Amino acid sequence: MSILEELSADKVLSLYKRMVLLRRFEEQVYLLFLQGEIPGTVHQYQGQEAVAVGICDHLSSSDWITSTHRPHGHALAKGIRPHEALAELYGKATGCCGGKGGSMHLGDPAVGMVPAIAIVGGGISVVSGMGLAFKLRQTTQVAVCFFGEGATNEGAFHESMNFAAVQHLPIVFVCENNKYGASTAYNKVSLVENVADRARAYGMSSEIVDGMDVLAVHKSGGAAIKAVREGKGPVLLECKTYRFVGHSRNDARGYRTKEEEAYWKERDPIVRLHNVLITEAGINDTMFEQIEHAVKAEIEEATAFASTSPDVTPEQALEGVYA
Ligand SMILES: Cc1ncc(C[n+]2csc(CCOP(=O)(O)OP(=O)(O)O)c2C)c(N)n1
Repeated sequence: MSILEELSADKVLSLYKRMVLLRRFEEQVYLLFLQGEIPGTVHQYQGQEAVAVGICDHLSSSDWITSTHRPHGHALAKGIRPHEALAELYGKATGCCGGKGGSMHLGDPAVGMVPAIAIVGGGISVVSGMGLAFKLRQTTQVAVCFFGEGATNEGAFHESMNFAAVQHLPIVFVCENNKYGASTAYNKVSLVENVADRARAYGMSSEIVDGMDVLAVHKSGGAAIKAVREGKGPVLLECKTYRFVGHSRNDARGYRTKEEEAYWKERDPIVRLHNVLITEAGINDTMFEQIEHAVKAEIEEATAFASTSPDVTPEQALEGVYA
């Protein structure tokens, strides 16, 4: 069946463009990080774009997401501009968190993203409270929790899954299973091969999704979010994906083979959709070039904005501090 029987060409193109934005953003961040422009460290999202883009397309700014130490893709997909995201990475006052959070804490209540929590499993605890608030207020809001498979052996995961299921909370748990928690392979720390199987222990429905295929994520994500919004209780989606880069800086990736990396590189979600758009939607090279140009211009603008923005002042550093 043609993809255009399910989605309009404009919709598929917009998913493609957003994935390209996430990828080019990360490439620019990598460059700026190597140039010493960005302090601290960065955990990058190249390879996983289909997950954030496919899920967030179904959310409005009144729906909320939680994120992790690897939040750049989630932030852009949820609607934070590259400008405020990059300024945050620079530690500038114009950043989405006023420059106080940096790479691992991107977020903005205005678009429905809790500043990301870098403690592994942190967002999983927060999301159950968020879901409970939505339920008690009787809204139709949905909370989406993005987390890595590395978080699933933490107590917070099991407590939150059970609580969400028992309370019938409006939550979609989106596990981005990229096979490794830093350098530790998932099959070394769990005898249960699929995270999705763990949902059954809590009476929660779940599904395994090809996380390298934005159309598959979009379809399963759409169905899950709709069901959750209709009050049918929480869902867990396990998106099988792969990060094309190291865990963070100074990662030579010695824990995985070149063959394995090549296998996943062949499934690059952007290349895959690019090919589908050519064969099924008749998109030509000129149209792809226009997308690349537009994204490049946006990233250049964002870089100029971030690099020339004012630093956080000592006075601002004390603003918003709880006392
Ligand atoms: C509670 C806790 N333990 C350890 C760390 C250090 N740490 C940061 S990221 C990470 C690996 C997380 O793997 P996963 O959850 O699969 O996410 P991924 O990095 O693959 O996106 C670890 C161990 C942490 N931030 N928090």
